[in-house]
Amino acid sequence: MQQYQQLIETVLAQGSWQDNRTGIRTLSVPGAMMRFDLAQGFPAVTTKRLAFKSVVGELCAFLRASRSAADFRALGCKVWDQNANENAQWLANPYREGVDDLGPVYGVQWRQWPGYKLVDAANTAQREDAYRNGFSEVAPLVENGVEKVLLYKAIDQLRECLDTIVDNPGSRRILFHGWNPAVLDQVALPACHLLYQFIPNATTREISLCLYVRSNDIGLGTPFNIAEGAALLHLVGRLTGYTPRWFTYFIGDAHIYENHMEMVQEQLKREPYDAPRLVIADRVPEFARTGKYEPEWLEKIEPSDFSLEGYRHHPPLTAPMAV
Ligand code: THF
Repeated sequence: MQQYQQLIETVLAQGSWQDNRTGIRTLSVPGAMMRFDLAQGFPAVTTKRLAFKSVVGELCAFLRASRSAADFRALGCKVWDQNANENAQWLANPYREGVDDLGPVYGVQWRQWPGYKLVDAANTAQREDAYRNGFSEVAPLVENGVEKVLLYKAIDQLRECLDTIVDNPGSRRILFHGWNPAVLDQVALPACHLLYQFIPNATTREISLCLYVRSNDIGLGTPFNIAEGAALLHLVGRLTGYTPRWFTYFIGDAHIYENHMEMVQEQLKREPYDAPRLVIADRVPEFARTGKYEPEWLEKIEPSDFSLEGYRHHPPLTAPMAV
């Protein structure tokens, strides 16, 4: 994972100090990119210990559309507790549904994006098409004197991606989005990693992922989010019968918090080790092998379905998370 060290070096060399919502300043660079070849190994940071169990716990909670920090904890991931229960603005938010609630974050948008259509009540062709696509009528209403119906569907973006990978791998529209402008005022934290585009290649049977992260905490979040994106690509590859290949990771605001400087400087002194391998349990079906495509596995995935083989790393380092 030399690329992680290079990212740290770039921010130290080119960054500018910035104030932000947390009150802890960051050294920031606008725009950064890393590209990992998963055929060469799993991109786990080796210059400190990666909390891998916590990473795959978070991924499983996202796959299950969880919105409570308690669900993340139950899957082995404690990193959402502070955002759920210690941010004064969120505690005062009328949409917060009690202790541990995060609002409709990540997985809720991935699996249950709230989709609405407003159509003329008289337009039966449109109404029937919407029903065929799984929308149902939630309310009649009148707009400018015209009778309309409001239709609703929870859109499972991730499942639609899997379906398209299997049915139409040449598509350049296989993506899901975590940034729902309609709910930004209802969440503990608007999505940081927010646009996931899968690019399968039916000739090589390889699948790649481009991930856009609007804002990334290089000390804590980046190693965590890289591992999570790579694990998701491995999982999607398994379920659809593709081999994971390129994982390109784009960052909007790439920053190092001022109280993380020692942690990142220490990592520049360390020589990275060879990348480990990610193993997904055999029980998770591979489309190519079983001939049966089973997207419903998304909900059944357990943290124990992921393991790292040959993970050698330097001693753990940690620092406080800015809330
Ligand atoms: N807020 C901030 N300030 N930084 C972030 O990276 C971040 N996230 C998520 C939401 N808010 C954020 C939470 N994800 C750790 C890892 C991921 C996080 C938050 C914190 C962390 O502290 N990691 C420690 C220990 C982890 C453990 O033992 O479970 C580490 O050393 O890696 C970015 O997604």
